[in-house]
Amino acid sequence: MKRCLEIAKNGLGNTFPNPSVGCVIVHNGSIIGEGYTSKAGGPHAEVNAISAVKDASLLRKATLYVTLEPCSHHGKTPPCADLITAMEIPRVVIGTLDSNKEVSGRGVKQLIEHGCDVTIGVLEEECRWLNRRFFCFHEKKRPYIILKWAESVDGYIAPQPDTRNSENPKPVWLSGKTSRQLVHKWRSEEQAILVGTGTAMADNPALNTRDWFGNSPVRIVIDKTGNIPLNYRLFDGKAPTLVFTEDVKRHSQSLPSNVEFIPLNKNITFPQQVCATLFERNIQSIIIEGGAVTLSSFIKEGLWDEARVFRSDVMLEAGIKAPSLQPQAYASQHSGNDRLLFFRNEH
Ligand code: AOF
Ligand code: ZN
Repeated sequence: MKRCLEIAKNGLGNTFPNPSVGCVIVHNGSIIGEGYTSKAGGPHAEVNAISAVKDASLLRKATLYVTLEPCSHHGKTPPCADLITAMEIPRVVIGTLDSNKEVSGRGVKQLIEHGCDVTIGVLEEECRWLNRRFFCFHEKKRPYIILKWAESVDGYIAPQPDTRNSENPKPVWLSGKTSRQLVHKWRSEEQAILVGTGTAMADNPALNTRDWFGNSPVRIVIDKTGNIPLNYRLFDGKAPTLVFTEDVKRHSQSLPSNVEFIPLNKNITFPQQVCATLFERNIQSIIIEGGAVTLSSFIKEGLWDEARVFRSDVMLEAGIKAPSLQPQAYASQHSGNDRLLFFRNEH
């Protein structure tokens, strides 16, 4: 199962909305085939592992290890449980059950009905952590939420707005070069990225993946009163962009077709609306990169799963206070001259 987890990591970030699964087939104490989930719409881990076995007759005496319950439904691909039983694999060891309501226990049931010996729950916690975005999405009916910010050694997230250059807005960097590159890696791992109006106005951010190989997430911004200038990078059409606003007039502006305006729903809070909209659109994860007001509004509602905070050695002495979190950091590491703290919201 450890090997399954290791190879499943190769698919991470590439399989959305599918989870990235690892599968290893063992015969007589040797691995005879292994595979992980292909890009969404492509073959599942079990299919890739089974196709990698050179002598298919060995499958009848083999054990298949897989991080996730084999699927039982016809989605974009046929059911893995059908293939496992057709190949007469006698033993299947599963990391964790699938929370997708199309599967959830049916894959296991099908295997057992065909006489397969099934074990469930091996390295379950690790298997759930690997696909935490997928499990959160199916179980909580909302995307997995990662908060990210950088703060000064004295606890400020940004200088006072009136000390910024409003003619030519650009970010004021608290974290170092290594940390900034790491943020691009993180962007490539999530399906959406969000900032509030203040950050959009103060930084004119591009919110894409530049310093790392990989996908750019869908950009999301709140622009309640329609103040963000239309020549800002968020409106450049370089990535799909959702703008939550009360100013529906902007619909008529000639902007790239992948910039979409969504009316703010006054009956629910902004964090709730973001969660509902992303759930409808099958978006399983979001990284929120500020500012303090936006981060705090998600924290206040308990709508976050992980926080990653860079604590730099820069002293600001004044400015906008960084948000604070209830739980203690569960891990920390060096990131250049910064300290990177990891928080988890256990609920
Ligand atoms: C598996 N092995 O490697 C993965 C599974 O539309 P489809 O056919 O690609 O099915 C997607 C669903 O299949 C997904 O929501 C999840 O329940 C399961 N993913 N199952 O047996 C795999 N990635
Ligand atoms: Zn499958």
